[in-house]
Amino acid sequence: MPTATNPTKHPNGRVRGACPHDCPDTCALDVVVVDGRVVKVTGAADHPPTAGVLCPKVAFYPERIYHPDRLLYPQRRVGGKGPGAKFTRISWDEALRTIAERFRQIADAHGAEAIVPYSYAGNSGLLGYGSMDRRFFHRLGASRLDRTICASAGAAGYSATIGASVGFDAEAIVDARLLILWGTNSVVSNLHFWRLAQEARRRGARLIAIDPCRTVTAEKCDWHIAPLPGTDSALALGMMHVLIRDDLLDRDYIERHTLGFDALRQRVRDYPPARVAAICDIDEADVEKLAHAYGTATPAAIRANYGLNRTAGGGMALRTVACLPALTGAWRHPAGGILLSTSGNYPVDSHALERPDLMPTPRPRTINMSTIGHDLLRAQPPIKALFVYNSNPVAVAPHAAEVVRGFARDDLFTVVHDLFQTDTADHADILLPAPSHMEQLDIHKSYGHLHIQLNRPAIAPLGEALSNTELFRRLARQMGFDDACFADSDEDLCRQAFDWRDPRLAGVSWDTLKATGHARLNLPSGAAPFANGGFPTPSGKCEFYSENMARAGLDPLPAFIAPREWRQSPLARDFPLALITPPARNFLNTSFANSPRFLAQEQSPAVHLHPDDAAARGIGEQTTVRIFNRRGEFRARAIVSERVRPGVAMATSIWWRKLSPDGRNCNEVTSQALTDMGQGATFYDCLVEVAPV
Ligand SMILES: Nc1nc2c(c(=O)[nH]1)N[C@H]1C(S)=C(S)[C@@H](COP(=O)(O)OP(=O)(O)OC[C@H]3O[C@@H](n4cnc5c(=O)[nH]c(N)nc54)[C@H](O)[C@@H]3O)O[C@H]1N2
Ligand SMILES: Nc1nc2c(c(=O)[nH]1)N[C@H]1C(S)=C(S)[C@@H](COP(=O)(O)OP(=O)(O)OC[C@H]3O[C@@H](n4cnc5c(=O)[nH]c(N)nc54)[C@H](O)[C@@H]3O)O[C@H]1N2
Ligand code: SF4
Ligand SMILES: [Mo]
Repeated sequence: MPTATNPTKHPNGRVRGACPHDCPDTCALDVVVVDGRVVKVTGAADHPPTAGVLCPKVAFYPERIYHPDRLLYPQRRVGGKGPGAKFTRISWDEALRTIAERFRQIADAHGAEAIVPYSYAGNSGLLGYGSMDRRFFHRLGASRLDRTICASAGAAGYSATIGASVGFDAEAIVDARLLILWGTNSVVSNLHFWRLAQEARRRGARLIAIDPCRTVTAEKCDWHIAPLPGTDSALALGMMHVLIRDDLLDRDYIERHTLGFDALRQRVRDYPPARVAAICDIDEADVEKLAHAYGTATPAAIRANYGLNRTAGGGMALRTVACLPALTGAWRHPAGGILLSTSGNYPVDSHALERPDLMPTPRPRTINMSTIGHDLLRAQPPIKALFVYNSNPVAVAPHAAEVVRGFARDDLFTVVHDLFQTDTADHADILLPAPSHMEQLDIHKSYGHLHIQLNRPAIAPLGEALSNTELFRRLARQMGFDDACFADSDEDLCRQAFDWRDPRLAGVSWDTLKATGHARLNLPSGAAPFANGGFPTPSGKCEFYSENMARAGLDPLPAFIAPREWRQSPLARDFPLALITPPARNFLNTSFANSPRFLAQEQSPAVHLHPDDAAARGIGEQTTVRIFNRRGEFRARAIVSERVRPGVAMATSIWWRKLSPDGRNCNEVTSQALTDMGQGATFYDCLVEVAPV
């Protein structure tokens, strides 16, 4: 095991941290340090959302920090790109000099736009996610990156209706009478919300899951409805049809706090339960029953999540579902309404952190991270250099054949900064070591709760690892960028991260945060955010009709947008199964998917098939199968079970390619087509066929 070779000034004892992974729960951590080593990590008991509990992944965190494969010093590739790539150790001086020289050459020959940053939320701290790095690329004049791989469609659709990424306070839902978990596997991906849902249930709430799969969450709910992937907007329109037809409405709330009810009423006439049942492939009676359950329970809450936003109509799905609580007046109650993400509640000062004013005019082009394969092969002017950090695109980006071909280009200069030699790192020219968050200072918001948190470094960086902020600080110096902002320390950045004068931070300052480690936003607890309207939309109302949508050339009203790869299209004759690839319990995207403990628990890539679909293809339990379409194929062992509905195949993700038996993963078959709004990825809009090998 590598040891901390740097002398540590960190004392023994307990250090308060925050979980940096891309997870809505953003747990507060108590990190126990002995002799400069992390020996134990527990969930902070005094942080209400965490309540002393961690998911298994982070409970075993010392295994990740001291994993024998941690990258400890900069390296340069010797030999070819790709799986099995070999590297040799170099100094940080040489690494930074090489990068700066290549960037200068490329900028001179092709313009700085030929250089593209590629990052996502591998580190979700405000500093780690986007601060010094953004300043660096803005000042360089590099291409901008549209970070669309996860949530941009849902965020756009939800905002069209509600106005921003805000909703009910999760801590209040314990008093709900009905809770719909819509496109979310909370036990796996939002564990601390599940704790609250169970408390609600103990107090009498009914739980309903809407998910094509009977997940560990769905099986624990009182009722599970399994529509086809990508049909949620139709289901919500059918519910609205019934609510309006049967007058299960809060007319006073509609009158005062919504826009476009008459147009919506017209629209939902097109979605009678029989039509909706046919689209979703569920029982007509279930559409009626669901609408009545929702329309008669008070308070009724909907926890929607990003499982809904990964098909062609992903934006419209969230836009449509988000209309429901205004029809019934569910927003009147603290335990009612809907929540997709809480991130819009935070007064983050992204201008101060990222300094877009450093960008040249005219502003550089934008590259969409969800089409990186296509753009590496075909963008004009061509991409000549790629700097990857906080992300593992060779494993996580759609249409892997194109992504891999793009990364394999001989004329592409690639820098990768990570804790591990990922599938992406195998393509690096220069590979740089990153520290774990326990080795760096950061400050956090959350997208599942309403607290801000401090992450203190518990130990010194292992080996020669440099944080994202320090890496880009040094690279800026190497490039000769002398703007004062490149000298900001991590503590300076923490202070700049929020607008501390915002009323939502009343009573909280950087100094109080340093003392307490976490603080709740100053939002009234136990209050319903939109009981009296006041939506952050242009009209201040919940917008059933959206002028913004109309102006963008989109349907101003909720509608069903069929998946692009729809089972009624000719494509379905050759590829009849709808593949979805949601997160595995023991992985977090690709993080932890190189941990011996969690690999052992997940065993090997698996695809779940309904018994009818398996039998029709001669597939038995544990048969090795190919999952394929025109884009590519990957292999997995079959699990035959009624957990997936007929017509759907489900393969949990995201495996490292090089740690999979066939050297590939599920993104071989996913597509680079984009969503209706937000230019998002459509991972769950993917027809395939499955056959025994
Ligand atoms: N088929 C399919 N594909 C998917 C999805 C799916 O459901 N199905 N989900 C999509 C979604 S929702 C997302 S968000 C993306 C996620 O895709 P990624 O963002 O690529 O996933 P992560 O595994 O969270 O993080 C990537 C890397 O960041 C590194 N990292 C962690 N901390 C730091 C740090 O401080 N500095 C640096 N430089 N690196 C660090 C980690 O070691 C890890 O290798 O994948 C998408 N891809
Ligand atoms: N353990 C673990 N936790 C994670 C992650 C992880 O990889 N592992 N990833 C993190 C990240 S980056 C994100 S974005 C969040 C994601 O958080 P969620 O969006 O809650 O994601 P999932 O847990 O994948 O739940 C999505 C569920 O939606 C279902 N689903 C798929 N397509 C559809 C559809 O069209 N309609 C409906 N109704 N349901 C559908 C899937 O079967 C799955 O059960 O989780 C975060 N938390
Ligand atoms: S991954 Fe999520 S549930 Fe697990 S410790 Fe981190 S924030 Fe908490
Ligand atoms: Mo995500």
